[in-house]
Amino acid sequence: MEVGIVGVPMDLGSSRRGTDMGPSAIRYARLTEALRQVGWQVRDLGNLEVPVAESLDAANPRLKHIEAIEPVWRLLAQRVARMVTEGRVPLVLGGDHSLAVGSVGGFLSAGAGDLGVLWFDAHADFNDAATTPSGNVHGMPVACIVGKGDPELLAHTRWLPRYLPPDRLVMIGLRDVDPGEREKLRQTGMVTYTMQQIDELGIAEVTRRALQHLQGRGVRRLYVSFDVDVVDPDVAPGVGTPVVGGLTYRESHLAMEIVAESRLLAGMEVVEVNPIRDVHNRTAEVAVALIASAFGKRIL
Ligand code: DIR
Ligand code: MN
Ligand code: MN
Ligand code: MN
Repeated sequence: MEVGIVGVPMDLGSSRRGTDMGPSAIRYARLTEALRQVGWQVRDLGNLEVPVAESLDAANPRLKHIEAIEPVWRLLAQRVARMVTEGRVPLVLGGDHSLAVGSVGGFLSAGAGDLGVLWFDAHADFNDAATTPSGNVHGMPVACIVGKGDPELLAHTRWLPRYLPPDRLVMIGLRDVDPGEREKLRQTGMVTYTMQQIDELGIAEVTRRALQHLQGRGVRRLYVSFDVDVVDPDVAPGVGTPVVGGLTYRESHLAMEIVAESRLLAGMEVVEVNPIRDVHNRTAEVAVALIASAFGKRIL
């Protein structure tokens, strides 16, 4: 089986610069070698071309740089759809988390009716132009993917062939949710596992329950959207919006090991790696180790 790597050097969805360097940092941490060691063939398709923030006009304060982000979504969706159609497993390197609209959109464009998404994140990313406290689009991709946003945001998702049913996305690791998001999560009935539930149940039980839920909904192909800020900032300091109280190194690995054991993995992205805030590329190294676990690396 072949992994197709595509980098999205984008930080337009975040107020902090630096996640545009994430794809380089992850490659530098020996991603290709790690995947080959697990037995995968690897084809690196390089990076998408993404505008530089400083080259853009002043941003719409409710949806910052959306005019530049939407074309990146469309381009990424095309690339991902082609990989899926050709039987490759896409691995998307971020970049800020707004890019997930393009990657999941690519699966939807390829007709993946059996797709489910595991969303690892400290945040819910469920804001829209009406609820956002920041105007940052990286706080909104889930709203776009499941089609639960205000009209101003959803106007930028008209290119999607359809939305993902909300019960086919499960969030794991939540610990920083905005008031507007909380209300929308409840109204939509999103399945979520907070850090409190992880503390009580353990990450193994939570990951298994999430997978069971998705499989019960007919999911046969799993896309893992991994925001590295789900990991504790002591372990992964190179992120734009660190939040204390995250997953330990082993908890995050165990989740990926259980994903690998499920044999459902059809694609993955690792987003929000920010080398400017990192310590000797440690966060990119954690990202590569997590990718290796998700793609089947075993201890013995
Ligand atoms: C916050 C931060 N909820 C926002 N979101 C982040 O701006 O909407 N997502 N950092 O990853
Ligand atoms: Mn700007
Ligand atoms: Mn996120
Ligand atoms: Mn996050």
